[in-house]
Amino acid sequence: MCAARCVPYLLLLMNASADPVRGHRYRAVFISDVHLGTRGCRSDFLADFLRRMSCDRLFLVGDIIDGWRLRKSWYWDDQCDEVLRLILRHARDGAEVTYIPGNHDEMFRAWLPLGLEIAGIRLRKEAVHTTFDNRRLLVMHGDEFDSVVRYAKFLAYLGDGAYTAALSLNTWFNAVRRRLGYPYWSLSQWLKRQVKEAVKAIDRFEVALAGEARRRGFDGIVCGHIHQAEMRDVNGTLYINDGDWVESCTALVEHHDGRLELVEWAELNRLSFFAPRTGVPATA
Ligand SMILES: [Mn+2]
Repeated sequence: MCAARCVPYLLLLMNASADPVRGHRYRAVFISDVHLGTRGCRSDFLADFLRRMSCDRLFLVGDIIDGWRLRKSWYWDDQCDEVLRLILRHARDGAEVTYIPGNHDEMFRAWLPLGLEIAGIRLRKEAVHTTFDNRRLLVMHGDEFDSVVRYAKFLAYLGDGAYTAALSLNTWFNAVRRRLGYPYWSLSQWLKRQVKEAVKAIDRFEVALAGEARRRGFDGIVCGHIHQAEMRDVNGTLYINDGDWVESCTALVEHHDGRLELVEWAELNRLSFFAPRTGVPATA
């Protein structure tokens, strides 16, 4: 009977030691393009990832918070709060956290010369990460190379579904044009050309960033910005893009043996993009 009485206390004890439930342990984690403050941001998925992993180093590679000074429609919910709280908790628990501002959170760039460290989070223009197996990686957001990538944003909005819809729209579009006496104009051809340009632009971006890393004597580069997760060899230099938390919900992780991996968190955990977000929208 004593044992029976002890059970609740034992459970309590187990609970205490099981906090937090962090199944994944990494040497380093890189995330970018979270766009907190916009409706597209999957802060709920990111909170889930941040809650269930621990790491020695956490790199926030730009566009984490989306321009609160510039945007008219600011969207903030409980999950956005939770993401910030969990980042602060990682810092408190001993992770070395580095925040590299991107172009959407460029308001922090003005603070760079101050060499700030707030609540254990270092603010840097760029960073260097050395993997366990001694590869030196340059870490930057990547918008510095915007001139080569003008079409990439377009690609992000143009999925297969959008393309199919555009094709049927084209029929209607040209029916109207004919009635108004204009010649036929192929929307689908135009879209195809745009997609081709976007693919070329992404390639130019990857080549440009890998080239920058090589010129400066690094083994590789970690960046974000174009929302296209990728890890590939570009002429002998490692190019890694950690993706985003709007659509792909990806993070780059370094395991303790130095192995680098792109984690597709939503895919891995079968998180549904149709699931309602569990947060209360901000009113302002
Ligand atoms: Mn960006």
